Amino acid sequence: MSAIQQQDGDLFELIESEKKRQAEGIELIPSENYTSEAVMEACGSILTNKYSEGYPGKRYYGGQENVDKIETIAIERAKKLFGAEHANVQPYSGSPANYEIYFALLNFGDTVMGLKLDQGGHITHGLPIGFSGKAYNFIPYEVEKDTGKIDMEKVRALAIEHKPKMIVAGFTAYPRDIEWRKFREIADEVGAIAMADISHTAGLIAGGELENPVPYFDVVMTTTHKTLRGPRGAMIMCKEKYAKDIDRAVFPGMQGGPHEHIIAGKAIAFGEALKPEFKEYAKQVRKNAVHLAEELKKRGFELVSGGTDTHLILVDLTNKNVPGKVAQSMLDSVGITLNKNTVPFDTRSPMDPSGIRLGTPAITTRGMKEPEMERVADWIDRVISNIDDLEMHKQIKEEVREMSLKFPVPGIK
Ligand code: DSN
Repeated sequence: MSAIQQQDGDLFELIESEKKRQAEGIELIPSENYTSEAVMEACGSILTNKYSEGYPGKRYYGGQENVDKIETIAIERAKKLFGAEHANVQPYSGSPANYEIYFALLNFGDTVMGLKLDQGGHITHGLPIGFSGKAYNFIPYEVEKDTGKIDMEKVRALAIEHKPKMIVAGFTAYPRDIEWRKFREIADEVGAIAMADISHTAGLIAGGELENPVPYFDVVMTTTHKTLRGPRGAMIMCKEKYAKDIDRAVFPGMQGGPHEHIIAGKAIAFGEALKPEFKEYAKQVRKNAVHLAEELKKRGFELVSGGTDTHLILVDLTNKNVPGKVAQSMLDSVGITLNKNTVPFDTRSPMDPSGIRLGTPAITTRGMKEPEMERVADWIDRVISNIDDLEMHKQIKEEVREMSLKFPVPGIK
């Protein structure tokens, strides 16, 4: 019996039930993935017991001889993976990491540009009721209504008009590759700091599938648990000239003790991402996404921007007469997990939007390839085209379960 089973039956049952859900279902949330067993082992290890405020060699507590080495390995691997001058691996997650960057490099009230939130930007990129929107003057840029893509000339014009201190590029619901170099040029033209949030695509960048902004952006944030396939957390990479400010903003500016068990998990995940197999993984994530997008289009689904260059697909369900919320819930009921999402220029509300967002990082980790993408597209189509046919949904749930069980989830026996 596991220690949890012996000690806490309620929690044991819930974790077992979640294991079953993960094993028997298709995970299409594009920001989710499965870490390796080694990463999970590190995250569940005795490192959770240790306090280590400060940085390797400069801590405020004793007993750091192992933790210092672990954090240093994580930092060195992160730098190697992305070609970074400096890396801070302590951020607890993406949102605090973005706030730490703003805190380090901006003054309150400064002007910042970021993608409009209901068009693919993140809540930390200027949500009016959030910290970033209240503390800074965010000016949103947009995607084009007809193409769903960003027009970089319009970004340039907006930057010239508003003279931001920072331009944030990198998004949570944008299926296309990002023109990093153009963002850099625009930032240079107006004297802004170029910041990239590569949380979604970090694994594809590390795997060589998408262009890497780290060598020429001032500061780059990524979460570690999405396409990068590490533990839940984040890191900040920056030019050496910003290193001190970033480190000070992370600790003691916004965080206390770093989570060294998670940092050990990050180190292991970065080590995995440095291996040749990770390149194959990143390539297949994209191939699967492109194939799934094509299969959905064949079945009459309208995709924002017409397709994908990444791991992520944004579907506008308006022509199917099924709101995103209903689609999410009915697909959930057959074991296919994705999330409702606004589409650019949505006429519905964020809680009840017109679209769904899906992606291939998790199912690719399980080894699914093009033939499985066709089955996934087919199930999505059958559920959405027969939204009230519960008998059909029951049958699909069984088919989803049967296929899923052929592709084990790491760590689930
Ligand atoms: N919550 C993440 C996502 O799902 O894209 C962004 O932080």
